[in-house]
Amino acid sequence: MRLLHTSDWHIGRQFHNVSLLEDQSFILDQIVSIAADQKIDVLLLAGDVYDRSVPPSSAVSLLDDVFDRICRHLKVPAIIISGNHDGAERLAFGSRQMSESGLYIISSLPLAQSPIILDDQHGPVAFHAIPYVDPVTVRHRYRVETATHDEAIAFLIDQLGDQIAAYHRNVALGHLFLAGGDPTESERPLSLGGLDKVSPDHFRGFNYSALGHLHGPQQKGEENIRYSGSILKYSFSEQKQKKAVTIVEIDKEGKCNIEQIPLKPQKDLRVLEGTLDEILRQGVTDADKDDYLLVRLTDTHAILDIMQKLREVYPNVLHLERPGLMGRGDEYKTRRELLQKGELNMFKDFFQQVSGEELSSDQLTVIEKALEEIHHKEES
Ligand SMILES: [Mn+2]
Repeated sequence: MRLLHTSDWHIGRQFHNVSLLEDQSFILDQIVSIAADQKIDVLLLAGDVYDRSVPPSSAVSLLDDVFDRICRHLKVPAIIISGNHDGAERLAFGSRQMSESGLYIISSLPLAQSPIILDDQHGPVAFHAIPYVDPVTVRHRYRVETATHDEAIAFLIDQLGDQIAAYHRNVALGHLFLAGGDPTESERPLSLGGLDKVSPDHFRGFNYSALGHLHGPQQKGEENIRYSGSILKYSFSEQKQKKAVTIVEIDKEGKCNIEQIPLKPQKDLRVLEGTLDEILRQGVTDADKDDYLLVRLTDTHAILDIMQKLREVYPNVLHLERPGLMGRGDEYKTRRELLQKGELNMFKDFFQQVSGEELSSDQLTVIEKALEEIHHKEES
């Protein structure tokens, strides 16, 4: 049986106030093509379908369209669990009806009494779908003492024991933070103080575990306990990551052959570092001018209208950092002190750029005096 494992679609996400819906639509087209080309038997989506519990209507339409193509046109069943970003109840709408046509949405406890069974020529494969739940929900629902995410997941998997034993091939879906996993800056913490970490050991009883939550593709504990990663880079901390979907072939014995198929975004997300001149110059021949950019300028003097200048070359600069302006290695100084020290120089730069001339010594004296007066007033 061939599985396509994906997660963390976050449909409807905004990034620095830019809607990523078009980028998401572009990448989901690729996933539909991969599903067809790879002749998969089931698609697994391990949570964070939407970015918000109440997604915008355009996000709902996009998801509707994607699963129409996967389930109805390609006739590939899909199993979806909710993640911590999803509104479990809203996602569950119509799920009992849709399960009859191959779209399985598991978004709340209690877990289905029996797993989802799909057959291939070697017999059944059991899919145990564990939606994102916090320990408090598990505690109330089952009246057990679960204080941490680890205890909650251990309990839920323990509950599945008989079902797992009844099948020769078992696959888990989960949305959680495995201990030792590598986070990025775009996951929302499940709880504070490290109580969100779950031991990979709980998943050793499954032939494959399709996980979501961490946005970088990775395995933990064993090769078959893995995160597919998100479909797009959702923070600049992910700039070096290679986003992908995971294709898993489970053989007759339940052994997995795992392959990653890269996703190519319409616009990549990159960090550019250098002086304004260097960046503007490289922009002239840059084939990917439309990428989403964080620009880190190393210039040490003040410059007017930087964003405008950059966007003439790179239209999608989303964020600007100016490490050069504040001096390096000055962690011990407050930003304010640095500003005070640097403000005369900044004014000199400003004046030069506006008038095209340097400050005369008379003018300089006036400015120095004015600054002194301002600080004197602030101190008294
Ligand atoms: Mn996520």
